[in-house]
Amino acid sequence: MRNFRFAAVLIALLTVALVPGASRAEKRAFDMTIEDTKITLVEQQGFHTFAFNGQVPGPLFHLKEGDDVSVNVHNLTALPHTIHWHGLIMKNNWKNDGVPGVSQNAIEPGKSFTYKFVAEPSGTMWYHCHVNVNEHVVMRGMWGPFIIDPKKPTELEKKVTKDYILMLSDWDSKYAFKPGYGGVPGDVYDYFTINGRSFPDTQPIRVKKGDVVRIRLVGAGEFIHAIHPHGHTFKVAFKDGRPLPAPYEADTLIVGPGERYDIIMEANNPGLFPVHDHVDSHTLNGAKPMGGLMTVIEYEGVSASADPVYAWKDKIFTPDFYYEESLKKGHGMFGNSSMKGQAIQ
Ligand SMILES: [Cu+2]
Repeated sequence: MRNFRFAAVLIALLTVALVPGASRAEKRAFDMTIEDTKITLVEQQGFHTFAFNGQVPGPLFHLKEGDDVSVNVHNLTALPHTIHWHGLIMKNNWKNDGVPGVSQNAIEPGKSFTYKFVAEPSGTMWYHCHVNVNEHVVMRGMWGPFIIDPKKPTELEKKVTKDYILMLSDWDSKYAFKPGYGGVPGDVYDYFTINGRSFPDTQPIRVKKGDVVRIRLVGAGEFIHAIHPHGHTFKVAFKDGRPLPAPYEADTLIVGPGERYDIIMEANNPGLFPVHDHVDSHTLNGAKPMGGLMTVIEYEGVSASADPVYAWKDKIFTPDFYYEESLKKGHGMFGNSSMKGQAIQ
């Protein structure tokens, strides 16, 4: 009997050691609120959002494939909401898919709901409200990144030295302070953001020569965006979180609503180069040009502050903008104080 027990323990230990991933499935429990929050896209342009944990984008989830996740969501706003975990398969678990009138009743004001699911498949995923998506997602900031690290990374992604998340969205300022309205035919979208900010309030992509840069593009809004980094080509390596069998080279990529593309770029051309949306009206702030969906690749060693033509020469840099700093924090749910807005009572 004693030997039998010893053998059983040994087999259990060997199973954990030999089955890939068997020891890595961790239980992770999180709490998240939805709050009426004023955020500022750029300059004077504020917006009334229903912000996850009071910030736009919502907190970054950075998990491992196979993790057991539970998220307890508290709705502190005056309207109903749900969360859909976009890209996750919810195998034998459709009740956690987050769609009102299909898989659950919406979470009413003042109420809570706990989502339980396994983090799979791996890749660049995202989450968003699924109630009045046309308003809540498109112009109330109800979205955030959900990154699942794979058990078996591809050869190409193993080479990445810097990892960035860029969530793209569109806003119609005429509804900025009319919560419960907007997202209807005839809307005119006049503000466009990367991670909730319009140029010049976006953040630069800082690299050094030799970096292998992964940019995770997420179409979180209403429109398509034609993303073009100057001075570089890139490999389109993942579509909707899934590795492409044959990554292809390009210099412009169209990202549609809901889509994710991970592009991988070699930093091999030192200088200052814009990254912008080639849908030209998406680089306006209202009627003002040189705004919207734009950032700049800045190389280490290129003296941006000494360049008299550079619009960002006095830029205060926030590396934790769901850029490489954010993804180096390990696994869990991470807020970002620079994305927090002001509470609206
Ligand atoms: Cu979705």
